[in-house]
Amino acid sequence: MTDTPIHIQEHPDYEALIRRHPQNPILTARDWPYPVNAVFNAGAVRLQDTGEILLLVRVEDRRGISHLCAARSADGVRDWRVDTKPTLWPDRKKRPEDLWGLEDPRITWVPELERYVVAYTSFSAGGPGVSLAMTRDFREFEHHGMILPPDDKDAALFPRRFGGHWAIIHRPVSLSGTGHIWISFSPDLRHWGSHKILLCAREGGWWDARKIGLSPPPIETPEGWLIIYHGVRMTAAGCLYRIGLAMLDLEDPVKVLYRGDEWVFGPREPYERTGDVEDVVFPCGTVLEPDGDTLKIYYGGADTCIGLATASVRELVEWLQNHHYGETA
Ligand code: BMA
Repeated sequence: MTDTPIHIQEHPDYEALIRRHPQNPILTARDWPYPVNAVFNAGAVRLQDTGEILLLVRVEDRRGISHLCAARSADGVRDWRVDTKPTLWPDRKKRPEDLWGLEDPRITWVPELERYVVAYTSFSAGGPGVSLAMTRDFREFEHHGMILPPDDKDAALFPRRFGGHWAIIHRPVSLSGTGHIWISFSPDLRHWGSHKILLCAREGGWWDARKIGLSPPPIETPEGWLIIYHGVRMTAAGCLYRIGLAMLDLEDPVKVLYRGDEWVFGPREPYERTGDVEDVVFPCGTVLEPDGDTLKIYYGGADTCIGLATASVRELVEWLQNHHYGETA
């Protein structure tokens, strides 16, 4: 047989690479202490003081407007203590940029600031943009307002500065509807510039053609920043949201070291395939277990519920190092 340009040998067992929790979905609207339509796309973090896992959940009410609500659990799987009312909600008078809701938060613990920084989508009258809020306890927040105007979303801050500047990953959308992943820098978290494209949506029939976006915040590993991103495939039946991997240089995150060709996780189970928006898996947060390798990945299923999957960081990095056959960016 002649050589084929398509890499078809040595495929790993994808089901073993990212494993769904048997109790999935771990959170649904029925778990909420007040009436809501759907709970999904949650940011995640391990709390510095108690070691508990906190999810900042996107909650959609029965008007269609989203707010964020915190849920805490010792093991990150069960016995969630959900705030009895919205934790961060659209306050039209104080924050007009949040007019039609707050969506898809990503949380970064920033040691220099001794604060968690939440990057979320503000659904403003002008479309979705990126806002920042900071907190020490997820009860009181300092709002920075919209830092990147519409259309922009899927943003997360890096936990430290590079050459004195903060860095944020985000996804502006062009007039043509194309969405690439960008990185921008700031001296003060308020003024952003030096915008650069990090990863381009691929073209044609690729699973990540036309629109891609960062999923959870970058994960620091000895080999580089591990990036979990989503790709959107337009089909005759609608959009298909799947997950792929890339890696950025540790000291110069503008440099893409690897980008996987194939997706590693996609809608398969009924709670991922059926719901308010079919065929969506959408992670917004991960938490590293105390063993330093097991990653808990929290994801929205079909814009309706929250699923949990686990993976080994080492295995994800090894997979990436062995599966970047095509273009790198
Ligand atoms: C994206 C985001 C996500 C959502 C996904 C699928 O554009 O808005 O919040 O989960 O679409 O509907």
